[in-house]
Amino acid sequence: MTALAASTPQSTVSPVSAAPVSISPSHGVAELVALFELPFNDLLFRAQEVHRRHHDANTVQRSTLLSIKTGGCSEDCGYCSQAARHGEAEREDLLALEEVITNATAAKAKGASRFCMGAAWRGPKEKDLERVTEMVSAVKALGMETCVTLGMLKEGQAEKLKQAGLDYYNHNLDTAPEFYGQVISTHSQADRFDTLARVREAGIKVCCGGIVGMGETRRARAALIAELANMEPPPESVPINQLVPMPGTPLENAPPLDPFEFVRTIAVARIALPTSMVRLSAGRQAMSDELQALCFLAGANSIFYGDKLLTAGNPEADRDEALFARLGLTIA
Ligand code: SAM
Ligand code: DTB
Ligand code: SF4
Repeated sequence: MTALAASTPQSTVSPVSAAPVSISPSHGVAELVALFELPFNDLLFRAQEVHRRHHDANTVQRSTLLSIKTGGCSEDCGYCSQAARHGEAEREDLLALEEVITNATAAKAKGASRFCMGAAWRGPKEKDLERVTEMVSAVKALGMETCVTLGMLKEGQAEKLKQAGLDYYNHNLDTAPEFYGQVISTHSQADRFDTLARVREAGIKVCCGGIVGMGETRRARAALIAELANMEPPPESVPINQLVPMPGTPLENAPPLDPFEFVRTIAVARIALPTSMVRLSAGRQAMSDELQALCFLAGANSIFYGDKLLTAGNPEADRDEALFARLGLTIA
């Protein structure tokens, strides 16, 4: 027996979590709220247990984002700088194929394994979709995984994307059903489920998550995670965005979320979605290295990598490299 073990009698160590929280296959909001309410250390321990059962605890997957069509969107999402009515993001037409290839090549050289292209549309028109399918094929040919987020899809569009070589489609539920109407009025969550079903049926992997820090309650955060966890099958990738308050948007003055509550949200997502990749998404630029480390401890195993998200900033690649080195994290 080592000296340390001898001086730490087992009898004084309390069992890991005495809290009576059980996780059933179908997640009720109340049981996820109960997880949120656990003592912080118990919640993080549980999340680590689940994380280690299903994933390598020290690897993080990296996706790089590119806005291929910026601003001028017809929708009214309260958080978004790209809504025409919020008018802040500088408008840009659909990028040229060459520009996309240049950006994807650079992202690959920097270590990103997936390239995610976002367009500020309610949904793509047929002629736009054709150009996006060319982009998808070109990025795929570079040897990267491909992801797009183009808004709502009509019948047949997901199949065209699949044929072009699309691996993932990102379409977020964004927030709990009870809060959704306070953030977005131009399309419903049911519309979003329709698109997600089309993506699934076409055999494309689903990237679906939401945003926290918009003034929603803890119960709403739990309800969002319950919705995601009860999707059949659950999304392969779950981005948890912290609101980046964008000037000119209705949510620009939303009160900031307690950082520990954000970590709790990641931990509950990890427990409820054990096999999914949980992505620590928007909001990292405002986070300390220590807070990000807690998010990785809570089960986040994927990030957006590169100095820009769509219109908002993201940590410089060098800062991420340094953080990964300090934490002994490797790239998936
Ligand atoms: N127009 C498409 C759509 O709405 O699905 C794709 C682009 S949209 C910008 C993708 C997602 O980014 C949104 O669903 C939202 O979850 C997230 N997002 C947008 N603005 C954000 C912000 N200011 N802070 C955090 N997340 C944001
Ligand atoms: C997701 O969930 N987050 C990304 C990606 N999917 C497309 C977008 C974050 C956007 C942050 C605000 C901006 O850059 O305008
Ligand atoms: Fe448009 Fe997407 Fe922004 Fe909503 S989140 S305003 S749909 S770009």
